[in-house]
Amino acid sequence: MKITILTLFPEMFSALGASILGRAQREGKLDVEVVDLRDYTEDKHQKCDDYPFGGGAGMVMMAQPVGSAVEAVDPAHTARRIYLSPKGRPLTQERVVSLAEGGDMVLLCGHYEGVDQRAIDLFIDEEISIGDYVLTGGELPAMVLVDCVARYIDGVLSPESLVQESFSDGLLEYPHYTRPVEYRGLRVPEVLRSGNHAEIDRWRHERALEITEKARPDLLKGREEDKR
Ligand code: 9D3
Repeated sequence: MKITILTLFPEMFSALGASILGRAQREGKLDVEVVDLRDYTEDKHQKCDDYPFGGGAGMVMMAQPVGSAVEAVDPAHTARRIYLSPKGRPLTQERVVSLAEGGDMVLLCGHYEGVDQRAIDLFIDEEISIGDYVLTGGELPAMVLVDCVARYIDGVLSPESLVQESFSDGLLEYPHYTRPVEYRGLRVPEVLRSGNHAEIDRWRHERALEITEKARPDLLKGREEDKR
């Protein structure tokens, strides 16, 4: 899958070269290209933002560099063009899976107060938000989207990781432990060292229910069978 990111701050995306996403790119499973919107300005000072018509705080990203960049990177409109925006539909795991199956993407990152509405009307298919909190721009949300979509590309994760996800059954995860058996007086729960896998599964399911009840009781609504 090819993901093209349009941004005024390309240097923020060095994080995508690390860890699992870095490996996926080196193995050719994922191709992320970060494009500097300044390269598409027609202004001699490379200006990409301007004051808002009607007044108000902050600056607005100009339509022209956005339009020229989108048309240069996706001339036949074969990619899904997404604007990361606080006004977008909230990102869900369901949407992530569908985007992962959906082919190439162009991600437009706004900064300042946002992008001139005409660029959105003319060049964007969909607006996505990553949640109800205020960030300084769409760059971190774009990285969030790349990260969660990449997990579903064949060969990026071990098959076991995705199988485990389907077994977790909408609950938060049970606690994990590794060596040593004792750290600062805290011991690994005995059951996890027992070798009794039926017992271990039951213990993990109980802890998952407990943790979910405490942090996300909303996830348990309509599943009376687990509550006992
Ligand atoms: C505080 C300024 N807001 C009202 C005047 C508008 C506003 C504009 C631009 C608020 C945030 C931003 C920058 N944020 C994003 O571009 C963004 C975002 C976010 O802030 N939260 C969750 N998801 C996203 S996706 C893009």
